[in-house]
Amino acid sequence: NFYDSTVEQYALQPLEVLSLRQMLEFGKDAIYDKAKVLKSARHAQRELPKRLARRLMDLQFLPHIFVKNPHIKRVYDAYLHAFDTLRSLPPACTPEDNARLTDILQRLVDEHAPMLDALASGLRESSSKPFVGPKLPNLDAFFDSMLRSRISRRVIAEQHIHLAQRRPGFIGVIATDFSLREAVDHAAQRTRQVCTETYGFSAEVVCTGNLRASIPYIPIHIDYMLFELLKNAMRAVVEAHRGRRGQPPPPVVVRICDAPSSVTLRISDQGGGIPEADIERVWSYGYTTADASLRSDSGGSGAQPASFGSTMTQLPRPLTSETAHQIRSIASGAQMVAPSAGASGPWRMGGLGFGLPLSRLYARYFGGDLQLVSMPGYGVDAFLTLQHLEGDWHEPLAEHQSAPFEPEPHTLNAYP
Ligand code: W6P
Repeated sequence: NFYDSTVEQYALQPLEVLSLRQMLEFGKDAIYDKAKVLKSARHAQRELPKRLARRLMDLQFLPHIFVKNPHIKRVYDAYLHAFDTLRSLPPACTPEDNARLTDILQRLVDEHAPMLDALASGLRESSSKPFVGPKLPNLDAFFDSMLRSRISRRVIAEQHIHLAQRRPGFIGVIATDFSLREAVDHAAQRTRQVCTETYGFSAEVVCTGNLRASIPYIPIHIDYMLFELLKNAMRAVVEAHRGRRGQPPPPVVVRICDAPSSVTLRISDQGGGIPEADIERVWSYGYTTADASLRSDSGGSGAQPASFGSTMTQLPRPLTSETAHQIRSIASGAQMVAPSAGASGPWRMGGLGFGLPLSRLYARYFGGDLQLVSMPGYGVDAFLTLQHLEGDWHEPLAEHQSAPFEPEPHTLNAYP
């Protein structure tokens, strides 16, 4: 097969990684600098095929019966198509080349939007089969590198697509001074809305601590994490509170803690805690405590919610805040950064079991972390830490390399 050796060659090439700080520094005057934009174009052209190739190789190492699943097969085909498309473009040397590349990147970004749901559906279908399910290996490491790589590809493509666009408060897709309080308020509003639609009532979200804290970040990443965490917290509170209608349920309390090198958000709920037997599994892909009736895919084929890709167009009520504006302006031009599993389709309280592990990948991607502390019988505290630029961060490259054949090649800080 022609592609196999080509894919393998690309997969073996070292990656070039960038920090958030480097992306900001590189991008800050790009709207005035055509040469810079072309440099960024060629960086994207070099990086994306290598990263796609690594995932194609990973997929080839999985059990045949898993990769033949129609959902997983679709992901493989989409990645192979993207690999082939990008590889066959000559390096961008003129603004016209770049315009063509940018169009192709945007198209690929859009085409790949459903792949997260496809992965989740493939996993669920395969693991629910009575013969295949119990024989599947643990796929958490596979999904971690699959989704971490997806985050990186979407950041690379989106940052390039938006690099030459002037948007106040942004460098590319990075909001340079993103207010956490507004991010919390925005996610809380949507969470309450979806909770009310599902249960008929919702819990208040109280935001305390340093309400002025802000960081440079990609708004849609924070929004995804907060929405996931608030949905989990609120679902627990509301389910624990059923049958005690009359009194209001205890609020979900978000405390914003600002330090020189990081910001930590502590999200506290009084939903009774996570059953001890489930504590490890919450980080497992496909695990969900939500009833099937709450899942956003229930009733459908699971392949693709009808309204796929429109996550951000379903904002219940337009906010006038700058945060809502930032999130929407990214979503309209740059859907690709928006993850979709669990949050896509009609919003429901239960996801596809990707929300927590994927949120942790987002947090870790820019040097932060996500931890849960469960107090059985009381509730859960979720700690979401995000780095300020001062944090000495670079892309977690080593973790990209899940395939056993890969050596440890890397070129740090090698923006061309
Ligand atoms: C729960 C389970 C959970 C997961 C993530 C965040 C908060 C919570 N609360 O009961």
